[in-house]
Amino acid sequence: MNEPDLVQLLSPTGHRADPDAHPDLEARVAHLDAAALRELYRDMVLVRRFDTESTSLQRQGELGLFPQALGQEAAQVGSGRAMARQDYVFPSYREHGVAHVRGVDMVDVLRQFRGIDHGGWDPAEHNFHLYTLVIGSHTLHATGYAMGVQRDGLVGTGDPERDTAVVAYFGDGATAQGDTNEAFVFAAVNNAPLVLFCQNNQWAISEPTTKQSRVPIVERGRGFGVPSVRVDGNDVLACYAVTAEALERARTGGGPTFIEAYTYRMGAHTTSDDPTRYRSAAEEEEWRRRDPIDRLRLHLEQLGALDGEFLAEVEAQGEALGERLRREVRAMAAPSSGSMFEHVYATPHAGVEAERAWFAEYEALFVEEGTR
Ligand SMILES: Cc1ncc(C[n+]2csc(CCOP(=O)(O)OP(=O)(O)O)c2C)c(N)n1
Repeated sequence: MNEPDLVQLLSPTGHRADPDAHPDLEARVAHLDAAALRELYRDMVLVRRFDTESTSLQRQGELGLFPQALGQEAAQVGSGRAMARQDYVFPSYREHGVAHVRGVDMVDVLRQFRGIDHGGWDPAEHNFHLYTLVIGSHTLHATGYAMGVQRDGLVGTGDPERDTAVVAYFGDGATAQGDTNEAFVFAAVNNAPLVLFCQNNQWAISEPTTKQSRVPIVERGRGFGVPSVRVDGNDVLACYAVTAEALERARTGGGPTFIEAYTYRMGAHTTSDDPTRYRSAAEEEEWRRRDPIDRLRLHLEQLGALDGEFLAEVEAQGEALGERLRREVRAMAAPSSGSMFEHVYATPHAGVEAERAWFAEYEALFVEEGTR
């Protein structure tokens, strides 16, 4: 297999690429000064802390399951920070870094994994849809939503506060799903304002990418006539730049873009998985050397932009997040059984109300006399 070019603006040793290699993309990150880079670093460190704490909470029996984003922080934070407030995101189930930059309270992300909620946040508040566990299905929802945005006249108006793009996040495994392929077809022919953002983390549970496709994943987009780019997913600057470019194309009426962010799932698929059963320690070690957070840290050090005060502040913020997650997750109450009738329709619905009344009556049969 001929490996396609990988867009990289920051090398694994933290060095900036030749400025003439990708001038258009360089222009998209030119405004990111040392202070802005430090904020990207803060985001990534906090997301990793969230990951570690959540994994521990699962091990302590406080969560049913947890899928780590470990190793994918640059892909998520870089792409997420390139978006505008009005852009709308359809995540899969591992996009904790995107949730964080969209302003979702990280405690709320754990409601679903504690099994007390189907979501945990109001999508309309953050323009960040609920997590989707049915692989690839949300790529179609995103395509339909993007077509709606287009028909609502929110594309190509020239107003940066108004023009809107939609982003769908999915994995390498999802590119083999029928739904995802249909999404490509519809997005392409309808010129939908959509960014199809694939995090190729090399594994779909125990299936390596090599068993999922005979061509590099990025080629799949080209087959649908969708401009496609493969970016180093462990390079937060490159992820920011290619996403910014794709978002602008979408918002200005240029249609969809496919981004393959080439990265690595450093952790297990979920807390129910044991990756030592199917991949080598050598492979894991090789990718550990390309750790996305280390890379930005090295770069900041080279710029002389990392001081002890800042690092201590980020550390303290991480501690506080960890403490709050542990406390608030343990305090999460199970929902009342009647709450399953909420949010079924946007407006009151007679059928749902009848079911709600019936269920209340039925449940009452189990309440002992005198305890009501
Ligand atoms: C339609 C469907 N088929 C199968 C599964 C079981 N399943 C859960 S995760 C997963 C692998 C997904 O891999 P990928 O798309 O690469 O995403 P990643 O988990 O690596 O982020 C599978 C097959 C599912 N959730 N939904």
